[in-house]
Amino acid sequence: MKIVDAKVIVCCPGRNFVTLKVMTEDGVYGLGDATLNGRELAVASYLSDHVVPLLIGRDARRIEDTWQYLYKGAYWQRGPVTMSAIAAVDAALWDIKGKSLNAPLYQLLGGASRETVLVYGHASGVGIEETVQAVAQYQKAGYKAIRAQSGIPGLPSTYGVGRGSFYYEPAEKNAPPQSRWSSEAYMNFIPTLFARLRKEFGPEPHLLHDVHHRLTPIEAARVGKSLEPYHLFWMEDPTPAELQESFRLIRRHTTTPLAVGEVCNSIFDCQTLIQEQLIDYIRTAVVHSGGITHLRRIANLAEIYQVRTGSHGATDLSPVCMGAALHFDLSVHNFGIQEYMKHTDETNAVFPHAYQFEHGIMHPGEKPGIGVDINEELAAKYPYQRAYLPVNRRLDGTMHNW
Ligand code: GCO
Ligand code: MG
Repeated sequence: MKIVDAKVIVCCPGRNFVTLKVMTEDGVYGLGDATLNGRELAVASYLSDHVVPLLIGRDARRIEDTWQYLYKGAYWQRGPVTMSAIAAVDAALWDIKGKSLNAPLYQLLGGASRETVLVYGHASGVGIEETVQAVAQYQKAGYKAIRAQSGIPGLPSTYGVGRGSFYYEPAEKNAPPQSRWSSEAYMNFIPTLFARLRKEFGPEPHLLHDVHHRLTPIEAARVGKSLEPYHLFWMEDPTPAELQESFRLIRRHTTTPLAVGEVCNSIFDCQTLIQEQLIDYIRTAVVHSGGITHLRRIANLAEIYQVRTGSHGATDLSPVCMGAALHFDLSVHNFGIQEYMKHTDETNAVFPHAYQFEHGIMHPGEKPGIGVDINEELAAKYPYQRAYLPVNRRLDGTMHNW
């Protein structure tokens, strides 16, 4: 089954998405997400200028060989641009395989290991009261697992606090928005938020929290310890994971479960974290970590060390990625949870999909392949718009992780 053509579709139905469409000689096509928030066109160019010409004439059935060809063959291995491009090709080929064998992707991955996929949504508010209301709203919508983020007294803006209730979009058109940070203000405030949430909602709902790479290891240890009474499902990205060894220090001090991995692109970015059991959940995603083929390798390594998956699923990961993630989640043994941020109606119209959400759980559907399509005519009505993620400075002006 020869690949005869492939094209990169860039569109902006509310936010930018990069989608690869791979066509085969017998008319079957496959889709893969290649969206890298704030750097979309770099991946689009990597694909159309360098990868697409290599795909023409290849056998679409040889997924593993194509993965290795693009990974080893480039010489310049790893990195978000390369791995997102490889991920898009990989997902598109899995989609083609599923369609040509008339089977949903999860069946090709070993079949369902569970009946449904537990997901978590994002509740946020400008202060504690608003966050309490947002969590209540998510509970009402059926969510069993809820991430809670709140504005911090004294800081003008905070990571994760959106403008609307169900949609959160940090990237902004034309120039990066600026935000300000104080670890001290955050550390003093955050236990009061979770004390209040447990008081209000009791022990049952799973509560999650994202620190977004902002603390030093010892600060993270302190926060983890201070949150122990509120038994979080996880504390995410407490410190940047570039130095994987730094998690040893956090681990020495707290039993709050840790989740890391949304900015990892390769198994080598999380190998120490997994093998030393420094984390409990690995958050690598189909789109940014080399597709289904590589994500399975990461999950298999993690399984030995009792680390479970908790894949990234923010709105900048397109419905094509969400569909692929749900097939992976349904099939992989050591699944933990899936992040799910609802896409806007405009996005959903461009990407009609078989996956469904009900009562806090999801299912990828039974359509062959990934089960997500693209309406190209509609996509063409939403041309690319340059957008940037925010930048973050400490109160004295020093650049900090956003
Ligand atoms: C999350 C993430 C996102 C990222 C965003 C960057 O946990 O969902 O941290 O909110 O910031 O995906 O593009
Ligand atoms: Mg995160």
